[in-house]
Amino acid sequence: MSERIAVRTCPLCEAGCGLEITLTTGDDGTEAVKRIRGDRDDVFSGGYICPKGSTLGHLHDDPDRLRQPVVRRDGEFVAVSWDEAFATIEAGLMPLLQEHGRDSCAIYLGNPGAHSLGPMLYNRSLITALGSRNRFSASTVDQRPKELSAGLMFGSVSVPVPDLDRTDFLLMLGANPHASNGSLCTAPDFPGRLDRIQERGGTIVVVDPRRSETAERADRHLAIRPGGDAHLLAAIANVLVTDGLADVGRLAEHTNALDDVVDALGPFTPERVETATGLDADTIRTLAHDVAAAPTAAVYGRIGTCTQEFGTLASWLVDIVNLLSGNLDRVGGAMFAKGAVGQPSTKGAPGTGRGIRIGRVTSRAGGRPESLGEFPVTALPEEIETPGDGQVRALITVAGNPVSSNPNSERLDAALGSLEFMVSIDPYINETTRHADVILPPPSALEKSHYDIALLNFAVHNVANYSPAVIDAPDDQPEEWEIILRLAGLLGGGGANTDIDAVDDQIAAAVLGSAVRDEHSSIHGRDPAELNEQLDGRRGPERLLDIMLRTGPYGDGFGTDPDGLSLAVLEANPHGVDLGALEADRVPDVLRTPSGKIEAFPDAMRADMDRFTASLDREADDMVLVGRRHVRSNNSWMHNVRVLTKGRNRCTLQVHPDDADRLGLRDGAPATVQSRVGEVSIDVEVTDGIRPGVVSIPHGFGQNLPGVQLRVAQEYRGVNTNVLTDELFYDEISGNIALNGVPVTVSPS
Ligand SMILES: Nc1nc2c(c(=O)[nH]1)N[C@H]1C(S)=C(S)[C@@H](COP(=O)(O)OP(=O)(O)OC[C@H]3O[C@@H](n4cnc5c(=O)[nH]c(N)nc54)[C@H](O)[C@@H]3O)O[C@H]1N2
Ligand SMILES: Nc1nc2c(c(=O)[nH]1)N[C@H]1C(S)=C(S)[C@@H](COP(=O)(O)OP(=O)(O)OC[C@H]3O[C@@H](n4cnc5c(=O)[nH]c(N)nc54)[C@H](O)[C@@H]3O)O[C@H]1N2
Ligand code: SF4
Ligand SMILES: [Mo]
Repeated sequence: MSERIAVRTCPLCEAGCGLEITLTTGDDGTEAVKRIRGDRDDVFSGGYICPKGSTLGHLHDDPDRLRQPVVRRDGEFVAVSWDEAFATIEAGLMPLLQEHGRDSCAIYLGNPGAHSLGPMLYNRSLITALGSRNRFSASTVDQRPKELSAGLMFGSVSVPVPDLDRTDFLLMLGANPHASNGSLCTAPDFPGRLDRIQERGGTIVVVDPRRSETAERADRHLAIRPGGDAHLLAAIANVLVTDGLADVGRLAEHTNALDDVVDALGPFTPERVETATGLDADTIRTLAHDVAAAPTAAVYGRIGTCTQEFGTLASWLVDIVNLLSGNLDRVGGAMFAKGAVGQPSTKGAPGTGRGIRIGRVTSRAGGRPESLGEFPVTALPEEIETPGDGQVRALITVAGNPVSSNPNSERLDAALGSLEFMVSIDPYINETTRHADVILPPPSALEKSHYDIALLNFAVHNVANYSPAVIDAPDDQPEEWEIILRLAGLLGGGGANTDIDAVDDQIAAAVLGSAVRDEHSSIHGRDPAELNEQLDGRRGPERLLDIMLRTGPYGDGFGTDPDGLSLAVLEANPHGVDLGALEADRVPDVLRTPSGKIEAFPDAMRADMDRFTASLDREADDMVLVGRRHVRSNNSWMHNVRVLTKGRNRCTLQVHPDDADRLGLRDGAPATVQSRVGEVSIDVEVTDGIRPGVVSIPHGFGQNLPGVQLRVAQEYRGVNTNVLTDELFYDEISGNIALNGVPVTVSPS
């Protein structure tokens, strides 16, 4: 038996911690994971790890993880060869597309795809080959409001992140990094970074209807009424202006229409938002003064502020407060990361661009607006159910579990059951994929290479980290990008056995070609053949990544800057490359708006002001539902790891003692929770850590459905909270679902 150590970035959440993995080789030559701990030499995470990070070996060894494609025959899944799986897809899907057109097949892209090179780099080819307008993703049950507010204000989806390591004052709304480890703010050891703010004398204020683990440790906790964040932020902005505390500084000349914003927020005084926020005016006024008085401050809002009725306005107002308080784009404030792969804000002409547009088309059945090339997930069930031209009859899912994660699960579940054909690229037979006709399993995380193409663009420190695969996959296991491209080839009419390498060559040539044509690129006008030579015969994601790194903001420009980055440099630095602290004064260069200015008051926000103002006087519902996360679970798909799920039941209904008394609920006894769309029975957890009038259920549980093959997860007593969430309750601008603030009734079961 021999041992070796490999290092790899953890792909499970946005923190991207470096892992040190000890592997042993058995007598038969197969390798097994002996131990996983934090990589102390990682330039970003410095050894931090959470309980999930050490379970990559468990996921790899999970007997329920598919090692072979499966095909549904007479209601049962049978394992088949890859050739047979693709032949089955060709026979089942292509005639349908021929008869009913491309729009008859929808595609849904899920969260783990954002943490995986194959989907990140090749899903686009799949979407293009499919040619359907019916595109969906987990982004509209998540961060679409923030993507749009940043896109409309700054011209591309470059979301300012709080400068955690240098700020003096952090105002955090709707985020619980002690459980989630952070989101749209890539920061391994987020909890430690928060501790250090306090250690250096700074202040943390948490706004959350629950006294979350993060709120518990904060200097101040404001238990807001769910959905009141936009109102609170509007009032803070209002006070900054009214009390003469606003100081936009250098950004004034780079900003359009800020005066209009100030006018529009006139009615939102602290007194006027008391009902909507459930907070008293003095508290709000004090908070505004504290933000202004802090040497530096950063406002950060996350999922609690996105998945709610005023998600886009709340996301926008986060940056309006950053702007008005002089904290946008400066050290210690909210800053723009500069990722090594070259995000849109570092491509093309600096300081100006096409911006983003929303609502160019609407969905067929429900007239829901498109954004960033997708319809909101709320449109998916109705597109399947509504007969007529363009009805969705088939579905492709890649790394998604919408039956668990999307609103009104029971409706969606039934809709998926009615499909004529469904294909999933997924390692498990779960709530969603049990409806598939064919499931194509990707390699395990340990069998895949890794680079956080997307998430490092939201990092609180500029770094680049590449990891090769840790363990060789079995010979017949295709890489995830190969699965995606083979499916794309099939959809494009190339049959079940497309020459993937030829398609991949074309994709790489197109990426290289567009950089060569771009007059702002470091390889403008170069000879593609000569550049190709330098790619050392790489293929797949590695070749694309190498091109992106070399033409990115720190790149070697294919030889122009010998000290610059390339994939070879990252390979030589397995613990990552430190590219320095976030830079201030990125505006105006970072902007990609047509005007070349920060658009403080985008049209979409203006158009939503009446709805916003009208909500000021709305009385609170008797009882509303919000979500929560736990550090030992990861959305819907890691409950099959026993070391994570063991211990006490975490899928409970948190209820305030006053509500429990009023409603006759007892700690540990079951309660029935009902919404417009559904009903669940769940164990009560009485706690004063939640605002009266609010109950909380975590999402991602409830694997106990017929046909699911997740033996450990199915033992768990959880329920799916999305049986209660309502597809008709959403943020108007983005169409993003409102998962928080859902009206419910609660009674003893
Ligand atoms: N009520 C409520 N609902 C929520 C949320 C909430 O806070 N409250 N949160 C929302 C958020 S933020 C998100 S991001 C969504 C997530 O929503 P989804 O992305 O739809 O679902 P996940 O639970 O992440 O499930 C991921 C799927 O990917 C599969 N998978 C895992 N690893 C891989 C891989 O490497 N490759 C492939 N191809 N597949 C893989 C898993 O088996 C699983 O089927 O849920 C949303 N739903
Ligand atoms: N352990 C673990 N880590 C994860 C995940 C996971 O499932 N488990 N999922 C990953 C994903 S996909 C994402 S998107 C991120 C999300 O990361 P975070 O945004 O940090 O998400 P949560 O931990 O759910 O914290 C959201 C908080 O918002 C509060 N909240 C609810 N409604 C409102 C409201 O109306 N206003 C305000 N101000 N607060 C409200 C909730 O009580 C909760 O404490 O986490 C990622 N990391
Ligand atoms: S916080 Fe945990 S799950 Fe997230 S990247 Fe780090 S080790 Fe992985
Ligand atoms: Mo998410």
